[in-house]
Parts: sequence; C-alpha cells; structure tokens
Amino acid sequence: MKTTRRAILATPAIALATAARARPAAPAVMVSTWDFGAAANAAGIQARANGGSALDMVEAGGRVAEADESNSSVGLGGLPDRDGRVTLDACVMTWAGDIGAVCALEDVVHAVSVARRVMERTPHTMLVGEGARTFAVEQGFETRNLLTPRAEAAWRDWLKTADYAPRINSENSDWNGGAANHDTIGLLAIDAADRMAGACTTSGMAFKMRGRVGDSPLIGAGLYVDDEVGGATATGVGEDVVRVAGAHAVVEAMRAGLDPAAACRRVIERLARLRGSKVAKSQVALLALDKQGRAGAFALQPGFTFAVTDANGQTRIERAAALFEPS
Ligand code: SD4
Repeated sequence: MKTTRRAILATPAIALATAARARPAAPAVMVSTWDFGAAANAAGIQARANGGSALDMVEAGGRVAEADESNSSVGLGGLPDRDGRVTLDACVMTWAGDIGAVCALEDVVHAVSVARRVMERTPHTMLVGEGARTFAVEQGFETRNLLTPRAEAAWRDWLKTADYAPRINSENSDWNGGAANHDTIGLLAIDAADRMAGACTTSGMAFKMRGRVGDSPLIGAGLYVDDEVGGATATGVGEDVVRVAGAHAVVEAMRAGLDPAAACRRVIERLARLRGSKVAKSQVALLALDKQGRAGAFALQPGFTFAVTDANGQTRIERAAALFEPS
C-alpha cells in the first residue's frame, strides 16, 4: 500500500505528535529566575487558584525562596556581607504602578513582604537599613538571626582570601563543600484578571561591602512591570544591571515590538557594547514575560535557567541563550 501523508496522520501516535508540535506552548502566567523558581511558581499558582492577585502570586513565590535555607542568595541562609551580616534587598511592582522596596534589611526573613508593606502602608516607596528593620518590627514581622551555620562557615572560609571577584553562575555551582548554591529570585506573574505584578528578592552579592545595594530592590533595574506591555527582572552582577537600567530597558524594547527573548538580548548587547571587556567574565541575565504570556531570557554567559509555568500549573525549565556562548 502506498503511504500517503494522510495515511501517516491517521496513525494515532503520529497524529498526536503532529498536534503537539503544531500547538504553541500554553501561555505562561508565571516565570521566575533559575530552576529553583519552579517551587516558587508552584506557590504562586496556588495563590492564583485561591483567587489571589498577581501581587499575591509573586509574594508567595518570593517567600518560598526566602524561607529556603539552602538558597545562599535569598533570605534565610543568604551569604553575608564582608562583616558577616546578612542584609536583604527586595522590591515589588504592580499593574497599577504601585511600588515598594527595602534595602539592606536585617533580621527579617521575608523581605518581599516588608517591601509590599512599604508600598501599602507608607507614603514612601523605599526604606533602607535600620529604618526598614524598625518598620518591619512595628508591622509585626518576627526577627531572627539570618546567618545560618553553613553561611557563616562559608564567610569564615572567604575571610582567608577576602577575594571579591563575583563568580559566574555561582548560583548553579558548588560552594562550601558541595551543597548546591542558588541565587536572587525575580518573579513575574499574571493573575486571573489579566493583571501583571513582579517581585525581586535577594541577599545580594556574597561578601559585599557593608551598605552595598545592588539592582534587585531598584525599580527599573532589577524589576519593572508595565501592564500594557509586560515585565522584566534581572539577576547577576547588580552594578552592571543598574548601568543599563536593565529591567526597564527590556520592557521598553518589548513595547517597541520585540518578543521577550529578543528584548532581553538587545539590552545584554547594549551592556556589552557599553562595558566591553569589563563584562567579559561577569554574568548578567535578564528574564521577561509579556502580556500575551510569552516568556524569554538572555544572558551574558551561558548557564542561566528559568522556570515558566502556565495556568494549569505545568512548569518547564528553560535555558537562556547567551552572548558569550562557547563557539
Ligand atoms: C545583586 N543581582 O545584588 C543581585 C545578586 C545576584 O547573582 O543576582 N547575584 O547584585
């Protein structure tokens, strides 16, 4: 018998495979940085299913990473500054342009929730240091020592050389004897009412100078959301993200018509043009989600992964393309 295209398609398995190929991925409703973002997205999708807003989704996701002691760059268990103090940076932004942030917050695990309180309960958009801590305590947040024995041991080890050079993709490599390290989490979500919000939370660069603030709590650098277009978030060397106002630049590139991955690529290329060899060994990764539910990312260095979740809670981990891919 002659095998026609129609005959092949009549075979159930092949028809299924063809249909699967033809169907585009379901629109994403939540994305977050790194593969550990999958657990954060699960919490966010649960919040959505419970009727929560996009802000509830990103806050719920951020809190998962903050409470995870094994994550050495966010919340509890974060690596300290050079003086051995864990200081947290976080921000949130909503569909309505409401923003809140904390910088160098000490002794409170859930910096993302304190940032939300700054937004909701103060006339301001950012509180730093002692003022942020005092506000958090007044708001009823519990205090505790954020420096875990594991992070303290890593800091004491670091003190032997006191080498400040950031390590590329340190979040996916080993530290302090083989435990998996993680990194800043940036999250973007769309709720059932089709509104977008974002959050970013971190303990910042490991062994940073005391008082140093990176990109993560800065609206426009570590996070930006525009409900007409989409949102973006960043991870990596914060100083370089700030130089190009990374997240805002990505959103503006999407507004101009680029898809999320292309928009992230444009901004990474701009950074590389601006800084040349100074960024040849650093990592900056940008992640974006547009209002159509398309997710994309691009990085200076290979190795950046991100978690993409649809409205049914199906999550896939994607690996971003990079400017400095080995040839
Ligand atoms: C910062 N962007 O504080 C954050 C930290 C980070 O890989 O993402 N490190 O600069």
